[in-house]
Amino acid sequence: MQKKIALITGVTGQDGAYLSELLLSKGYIVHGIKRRASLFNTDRIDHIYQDPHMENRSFILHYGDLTDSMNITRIIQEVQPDEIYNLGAMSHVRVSFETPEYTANADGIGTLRILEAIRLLGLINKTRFYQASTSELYGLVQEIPQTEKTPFYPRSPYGVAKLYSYWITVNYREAYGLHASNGILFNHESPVRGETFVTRKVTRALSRIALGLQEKLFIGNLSGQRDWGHAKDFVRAMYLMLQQDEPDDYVIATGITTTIREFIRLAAAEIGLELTFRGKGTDEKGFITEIDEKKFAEKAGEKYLYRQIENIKNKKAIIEVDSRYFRPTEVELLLGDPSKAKSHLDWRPEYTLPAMIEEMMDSDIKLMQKEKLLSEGGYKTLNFYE
Ligand code: NDP
Ligand code: GDR
Repeated sequence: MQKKIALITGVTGQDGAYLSELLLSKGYIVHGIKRRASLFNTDRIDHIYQDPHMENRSFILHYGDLTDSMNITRIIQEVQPDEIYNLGAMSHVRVSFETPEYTANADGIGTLRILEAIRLLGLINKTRFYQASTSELYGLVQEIPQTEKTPFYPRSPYGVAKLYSYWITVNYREAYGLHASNGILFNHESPVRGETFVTRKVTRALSRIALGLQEKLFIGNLSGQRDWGHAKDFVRAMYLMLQQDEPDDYVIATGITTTIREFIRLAAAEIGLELTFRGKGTDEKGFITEIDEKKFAEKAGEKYLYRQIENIKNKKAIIEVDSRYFRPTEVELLLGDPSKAKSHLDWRPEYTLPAMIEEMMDSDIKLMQKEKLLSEGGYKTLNFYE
């Protein structure tokens, strides 16, 4: 049987990496679009990279950009994909307030460029299309929990650009009969989540604090609530959508919402640190109030314990609020109802939030232990702060 061919935009991102792994495991030939950057940007897919000199490769990368229609059209023509997963985007909500025009171009018009290329190249009946839509479409939520029928009210240039993409995907489905589906995915994370999203920022910072590489974590809105799942579970839903006879739109979520404050507490507990938050607004601070010494020693190392004992003794806060991380308009609460995905796609998440946090903390502690060794050995290490 002929192998299926998939094209993934945003292949170097968190979801692109997990989806590539999934499709390769199912016997696909996977093509990915990566951007030219002045440094290597393929960290997340290096383990599946195949040398261009190899024959019969099943993982092939192309240089490209969603803001370049000729490039997008040419790649689609060359690849003749059975499935396109449009995951490429300027995906950071706060940054979209600083780069609204670029965000509209990449995250909004970028989707149109792909859809129009499918149409112009006569691929309407061959190529199936997945659009990475988002719970940010709900923004100022009109209903709790949010379903496929909940009205949208985006609250950022990112959300508004994604709104255009959502509807243009629906329009190409209705106007031309394209097999095009929107996955309205709620937040999903993993050990390879971008370092500036809140979950990864927290797991990295707590790991650094535990090993004495950093003193404090500065954070924005602690009271926001998110429905967090694991990227590995969520990319499975993308694949399932394109295997259905009929295209449709689906909410993909866990159905549980958690505050950012609670996420931080759970992540700290993962290494044996009990955190208590005191104060209000920008004066709110997080303090270590108890240590499970056995757990801390097991996860981070006994030799680092004394620092945390000192933090308790000196009543030193390790978490502080910094208003620079606030957004001009915030999305306060997201909670998805994934009933339709459960019944139509037979999709359900396998990870629980604690299991995901454990995986992220274990991975970041390991990463920071490496950093620690390098810095103790006199080698240069990178900070990656924001
Ligand atoms: P990432 O930010 O990790 O990855 C985004 C990818 O898009 C990267 O490969 C990036 O390349 C690429 N990209 C950015 N701009 C362009 C451009 N102009 N042209 C081509 N490629 C570009 O995001 P995630 O993997 O987390 O998310 C995947 C998609 O799903 C995104 O569209 C996001 O908006 C959406 N989404 C994500 C959710 C989440 O919680 N993770 C939830 C709902 C939707 P580079 O590596 O060079 O930066
Ligand atoms: P989000 O994710 O905006 O939901 O978008 P992010 O992790 O950036 O923020 C989640 C919540 O945490 C609050 N927050 C902070 N956020 C960041 N990044 N840094 C901080 O220091 C900080 N402090 C508090 C935020 O205000 C917010 O309330 C993600 C992206 O992956 C989008 O591409 C995707 O569409 C949505 O999830 C669903």
